[in-house]
Amino acid sequence: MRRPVRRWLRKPDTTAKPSLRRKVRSLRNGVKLLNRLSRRDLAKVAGSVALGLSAPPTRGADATAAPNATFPSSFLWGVATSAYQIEGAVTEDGRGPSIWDRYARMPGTIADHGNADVACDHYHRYKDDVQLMKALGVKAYRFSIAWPRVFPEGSGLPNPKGLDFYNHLLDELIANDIEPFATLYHWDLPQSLQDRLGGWASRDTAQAFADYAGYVAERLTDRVKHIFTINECSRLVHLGHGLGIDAPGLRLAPQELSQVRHHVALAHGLAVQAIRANGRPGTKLGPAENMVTCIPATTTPENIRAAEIATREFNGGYLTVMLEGEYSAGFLAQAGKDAPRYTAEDLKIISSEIDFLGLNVYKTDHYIIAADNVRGFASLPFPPSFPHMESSWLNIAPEAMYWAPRHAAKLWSLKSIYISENGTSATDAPAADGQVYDTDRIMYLRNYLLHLQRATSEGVPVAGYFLWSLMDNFEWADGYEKRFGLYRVDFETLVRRPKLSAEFYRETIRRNAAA
Ligand code: GBH
Repeated sequence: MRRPVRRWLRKPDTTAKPSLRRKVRSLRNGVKLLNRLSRRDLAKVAGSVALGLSAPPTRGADATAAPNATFPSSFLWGVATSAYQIEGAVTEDGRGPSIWDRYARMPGTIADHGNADVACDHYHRYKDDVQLMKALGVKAYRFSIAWPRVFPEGSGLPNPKGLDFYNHLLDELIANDIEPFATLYHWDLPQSLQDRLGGWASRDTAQAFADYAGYVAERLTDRVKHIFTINECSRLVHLGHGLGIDAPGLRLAPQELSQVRHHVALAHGLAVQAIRANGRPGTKLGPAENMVTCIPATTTPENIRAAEIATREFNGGYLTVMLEGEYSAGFLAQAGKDAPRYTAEDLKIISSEIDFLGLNVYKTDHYIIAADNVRGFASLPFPPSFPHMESSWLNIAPEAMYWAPRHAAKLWSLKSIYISENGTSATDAPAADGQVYDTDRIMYLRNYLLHLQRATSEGVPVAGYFLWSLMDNFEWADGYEKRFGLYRVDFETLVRRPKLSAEFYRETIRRNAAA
């Protein structure tokens, strides 16, 4: 048996190390020596049974962490959720309806005919859920604020009771040493804005968003130091207004879609300005985008360069315009007569200075090679055998976690990046003993984290990572059929139980290492 090589560790493990003899004996007897989640805590907060997992001893065996696999000591480990996906309580305390409430009720929209009326009932169980975070050892929590709780009609009269929920949540997080990162828009547009203004098709919705952002900033930035403006502009535009497979379920003509995209980008910029005007000085801001990810198919200098060019082009309607203040020539050429209509002032607003970039990294979009054409690159077709996780869109490309932040940092000279989401669905069927042994999720996370560690070790400025998601939740059009959580939620009883991946993540955080 090999002894742990202590000098490999940046932070020596101070926990007790079982003696070799004890290890051998325990292995022989099949005794469970797992460094497990605090059983009593979990049982207490979630009515859950203890993990009861059997695994080789990990204490004292930290040499399994590769020598350079640690993250910077200030690295912020977190989990992420969003309001509509977890809160439930959709008519409580004055909350107005959102476009997702409406959309989920339209026949044929949600896989299992579900809606998020109850979801995880986080609205009533947030204190327990903070304890679930605590049991993981996370230092930060990314959640979203439901606009229709704060402004039931989207604009006009605020609803202080709605904001109070977030006041209580923030106090609970801070009392537990968990740093709050708030997202202002995770797709739950107040239905009234859709009905009255036409939603994102109207510029006035962008202004309403800024007013809401300013209102929230004034009241919460005493405790919230980091704000994400909009989650995944590209998805809400493309899936919600182009393909019609997310709320509000529209299939707009190309020019109208361009205008929606422009208004969403504008809303981001106006919100940045409103938060700066109304929030505490020093509040840090940025978008959370699922940047179109381009991996160099092979790592020749030419292909790497081509993948950078492709990243800039494919993100022309979002990150490129936000960070460069212009729609790129390639983007406008591609859009042709359907390009958005805008003023020079709009571009200035959209590119208001941000403090960090949030990247949601799940998969890759392109494998890129250099090519002798006007664009300077070509995107290779995906072979049918390319592997994916349980969700068919979720192709397995751990190296996306290296290239996405590296390209972004290089293209736009960024000083600070957060991985605002990463995670996977998995079948998660409980075993005979009731536990979920989600080794596929662990495989996925481990490999993405190794690539993230590769990025930080090369100086790519990634300051933190938010795992999607704390617990299984309402997965939009997939209803409750796709589970992304570290905790399994029984949607009948709403009991949360840790999966094996919860243990994996806790250990990752404890070691501050990908291992
Ligand atoms: C994130 O989007 C969301 O921010 C989060 O709310 C969500 O729960 C999480 O991921 C998991 O999905 O149906 O074939 O058209 C991730 C990026 C891009 C993933 C669009 C789903 C739809 C593919 N999403 N994609 S398809």
